[in-house]
Amino acid sequence: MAEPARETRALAGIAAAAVALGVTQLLAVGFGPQADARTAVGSVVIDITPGPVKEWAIATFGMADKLVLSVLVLAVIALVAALTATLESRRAPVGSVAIVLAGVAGCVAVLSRPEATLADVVPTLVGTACGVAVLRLLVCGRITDRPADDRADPGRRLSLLALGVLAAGAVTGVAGVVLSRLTSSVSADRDAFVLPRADAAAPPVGPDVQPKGAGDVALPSFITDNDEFYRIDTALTVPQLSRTDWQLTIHGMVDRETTYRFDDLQRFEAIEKLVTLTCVSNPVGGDLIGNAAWSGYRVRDLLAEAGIHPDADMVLSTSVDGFTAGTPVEALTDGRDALLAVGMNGEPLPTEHGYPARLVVPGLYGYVSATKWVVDLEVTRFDRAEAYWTKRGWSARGPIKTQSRIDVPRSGQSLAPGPVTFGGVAWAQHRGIRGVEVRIDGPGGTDGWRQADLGASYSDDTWRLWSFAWQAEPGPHTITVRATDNTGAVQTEQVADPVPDGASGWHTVSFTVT
Ligand SMILES: Nc1nc2c(c(=O)[nH]1)N[C@H]1C(S)=C(S)[C@@H](COP(=O)(O)O)O[C@H]1N2
Ligand SMILES: [Mo]
Repeated sequence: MAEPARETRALAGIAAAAVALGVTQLLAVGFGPQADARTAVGSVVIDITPGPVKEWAIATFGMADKLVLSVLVLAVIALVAALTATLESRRAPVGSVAIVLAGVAGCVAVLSRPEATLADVVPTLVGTACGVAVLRLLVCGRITDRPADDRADPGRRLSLLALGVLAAGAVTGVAGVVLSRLTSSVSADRDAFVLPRADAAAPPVGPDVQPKGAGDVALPSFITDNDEFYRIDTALTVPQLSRTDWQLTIHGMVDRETTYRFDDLQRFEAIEKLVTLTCVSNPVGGDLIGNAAWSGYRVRDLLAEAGIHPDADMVLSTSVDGFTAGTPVEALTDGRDALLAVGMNGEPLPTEHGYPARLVVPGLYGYVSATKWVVDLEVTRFDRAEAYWTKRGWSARGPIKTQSRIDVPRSGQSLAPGPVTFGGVAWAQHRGIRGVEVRIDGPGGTDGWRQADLGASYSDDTWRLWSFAWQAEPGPHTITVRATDNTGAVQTEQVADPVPDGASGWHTVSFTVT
């Protein structure tokens, strides 16, 4: 009997991997999202990836980081499957062993997820068995030596068969993904949710938040649309948590452990508040920032019923998918009205922004405060508990640094000479922005720092728009911006990376006038 050629075996390996993944994915539909080994492995990869690598991934791929990860994981699986399958034989089933090992890894990953039970490994076990069976059949089976009519080219027939199996595996997998999206989706639950009417509504946004000449300059809108709002999280698939399944438990250093079901929230005063949310990973000049009207309930009111012990200084919030953030008790209980938000810009929270409930805390970066799909609040201490990003080298506390950004001109833009208007945003949440200055052509420029025109301050917890009118003269130029917050502190020139507590430095943009 002729053994199949190396290329055919490699193809058989990939086909076997496709079947293993496909069957696992399809069976997982019956068990629920927590049984999805592909997502579980991806999530483990995200969790164990060192902080700086993750930082690099966010900086390089931005919000496509998860897609890149998925493609990368599939590519690695295909490569390993192909390589090990070339070594598969009756005596040394190297490829089969590789599939089994991958299956074991899949089971371990599934079991490591917060919601998984032992039964959730069944899809992975069955998928693994199917993968091994396919590989054995294709590489060591009798297909090759069956006296075929096209005896002349059994290798080709085997390759075609492997391709067919590969396609079947892929179709099964895609069907599994689509079906599980459909069966677990909370979009109907979300559509049916009518936001509570705010007892304390946010003051309206006046036209004066726009700075002078705002009509001439493409500034970001003061309120960021939900579908334009940046999204950063460790969730490979967006958690689907219905209002019925949601509950929030408050425990730890409290007088009474308290659990709220979604309907219980109606007891509390509903509020609405504009808060500008910022990511600690936002580089100078970056766009991981957005401003929204959040509606929901005061975290303070929810905590008060549980009764916080006086020596507690942190609330460790946990999401349904195991992310954690550690927030100072003070920020959750002082007058800033930290929210358990259920609405964003007048709509139920979009699923990717935390439906049905998340935290929003003015003045703090998202990683220490803004837990989406939040289900648990443990009242504790900073010297006892460590949150997700703190374990990975980020600072335990994350007050937002005073920052400003130039939106116009864009880097490298070329402009016509004459009057132009530049502009951008500045933020220092919970301190507020007092001033913005602009400098043309660096320290060597003729004009030095000059005051920009500011839009009205809506509140200390929201960003502020600025503009700057200038007479453009031919030549290459730079524009630099710096903000001053309401404590009088001027945005530092000191350049710092996002790790460990947020980027700093001045945003400068180069442009030409021709
Ligand atoms: N469950 C969960 N919540 C999370 C995160 C996460 O990874 N998981 N990331 C946090 C970070 S780092 C930021 S900056 C904000 C971003 O919120 P957004 O995606 O709604 O803009 O969510 C925070 N809440
Ligand atoms: Mo973040």
